[in-house]
Amino acid sequence: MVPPEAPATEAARLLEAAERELLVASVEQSRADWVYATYITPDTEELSSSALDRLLGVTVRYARQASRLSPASVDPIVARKAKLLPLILPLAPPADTARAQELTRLVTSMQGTYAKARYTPRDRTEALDLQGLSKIMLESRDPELLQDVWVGWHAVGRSIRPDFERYVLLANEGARELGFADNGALWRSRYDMAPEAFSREVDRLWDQVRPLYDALHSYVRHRLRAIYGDAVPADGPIPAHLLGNMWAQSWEGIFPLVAPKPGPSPYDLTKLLVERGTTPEAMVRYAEGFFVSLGLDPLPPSFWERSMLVRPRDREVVCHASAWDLDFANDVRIKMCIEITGEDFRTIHHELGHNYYQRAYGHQPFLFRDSAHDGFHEAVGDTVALSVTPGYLRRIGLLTGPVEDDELGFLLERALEKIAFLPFGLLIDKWRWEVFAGQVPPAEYNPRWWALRAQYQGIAPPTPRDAAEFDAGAKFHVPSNVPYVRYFLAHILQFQFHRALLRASGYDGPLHRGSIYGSKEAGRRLGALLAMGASREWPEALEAISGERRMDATGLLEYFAPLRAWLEAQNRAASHGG
Ligand code: X8Z
Ligand code: ZN
Repeated sequence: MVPPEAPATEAARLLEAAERELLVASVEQSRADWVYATYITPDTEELSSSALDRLLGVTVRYARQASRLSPASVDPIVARKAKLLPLILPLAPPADTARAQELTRLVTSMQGTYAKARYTPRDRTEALDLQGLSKIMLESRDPELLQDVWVGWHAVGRSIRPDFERYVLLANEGARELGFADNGALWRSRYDMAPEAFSREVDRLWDQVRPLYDALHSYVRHRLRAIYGDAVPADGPIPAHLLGNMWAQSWEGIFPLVAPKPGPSPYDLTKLLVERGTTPEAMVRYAEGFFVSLGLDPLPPSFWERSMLVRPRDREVVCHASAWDLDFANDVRIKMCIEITGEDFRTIHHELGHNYYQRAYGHQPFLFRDSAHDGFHEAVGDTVALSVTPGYLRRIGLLTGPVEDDELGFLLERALEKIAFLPFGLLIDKWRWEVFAGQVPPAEYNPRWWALRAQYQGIAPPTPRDAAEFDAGAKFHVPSNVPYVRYFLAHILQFQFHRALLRASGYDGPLHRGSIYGSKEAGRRLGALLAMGASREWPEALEAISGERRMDATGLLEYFAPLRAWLEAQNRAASHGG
């Protein structure tokens, strides 16, 4: 008979070896990918792809071995590591080497195609990148120009489409070989519950917030109709190019068009930052200062030496903001093409949230160096950014002099950012889950995309879209193989965290006025969550920060309660002929 300790020892040894090799392969892959993302050339593309091949190869080899361990006999820590092992795969490579290499090259190259895309709007002579085009989407009120820019950018989807179709096939193949139903099921298995239970969980959260979204949508539609006339239907989807953002994912860009009071917002953060001549580095210093005020350590000197904060003039880069952890210890960095705007000010907090999480779980064993689930990773920096209130801006000297209180304006702007986002955060993966499951064949990609956009967001394309287009491909995370429902979860969780941290700091007032700035007690709570990494199932991590074990949108609803009452009154008045 086998002695009872034997399986446990074997399992522990296997996981130990896996963690050692994974660390080496991950560091190598991160460095290669950093060089690629900050200097796109055919060579760096190949270096990044082959480093990814090696990392995926190591992961799959150990995942297969771990799946043969007998679960009953291993201790809980080893069992958790064995469970997480296949789930850390960003992508499951097929066993066939040629097909595995084809898959990694497809993903790297789709990302490059997206990053290099340009369009020359009809009133310009030079081709603009996504940032230039997004600025027009934000600032222009000319529907024809907006439509031109929208259509021009979305052409990138069409060029990504053939690669995407092949990627779906190969990624599914790899996922199935590992025992998952398809690649979408692999993604949905990362939440310490069955994939089907997770889908239901997401729907439950959406049901909680949907009435608030509907109220915002009706209000915005009514106000836009007053500006654009019949181009905006009285009772139907809003055209996607009129919402101030390339994907209509957040609508704060149209705040001036829908503001409760006419005139400039007293808290226009972009204006405050520009007026002071704030530099990109100073923007990051403000965000770092917030984390430090909570009792967390300042960023290491290497962060400042190695991060990419602005778009380099002379080479192609991936401008989409991201946070990196190069050595899984202390070499954290961000990569952003910072512009001096309120939106980027908040995004920098978002990115530093990732870096502070990475540092805090750096002492954990390799397989636990991750967030409780990916929604937690996305929620940390946003939670801190919720504390960027007018009161906070005053404390750090960005807002000075007497300003008129505009509570509704502040809340409406936050809702245009956060509430408008919710259905978008949900539908990208609703669409991809169906695609990976084979329920949506390539011929249906675009029709189904727009059916979901109508159903969840209540928006429509500016012009009828051909089934040959691939509009989902015009959003970064689709060609880049980054799951998206994490952002939906983060938009719920950040309000749950915000409420819990405010209460921990001793603040008892309305949630939208509260800031945890300077609260060491809030910092301790947050720090405890971050340090746990992925060592426990996420309900335990949620309990550590909030005392609650379920994700729950009541924090969000409480935050926006005064706005909701106002929106509903506005909508009632409008429907009575207002
Ligand atoms: O991709 C991001 C971050 C990097 S993790 C900048 N976000 C989503 C997006 O831009 O679409 C943050 C909010 C949603
Ligand atoms: Zn993020």
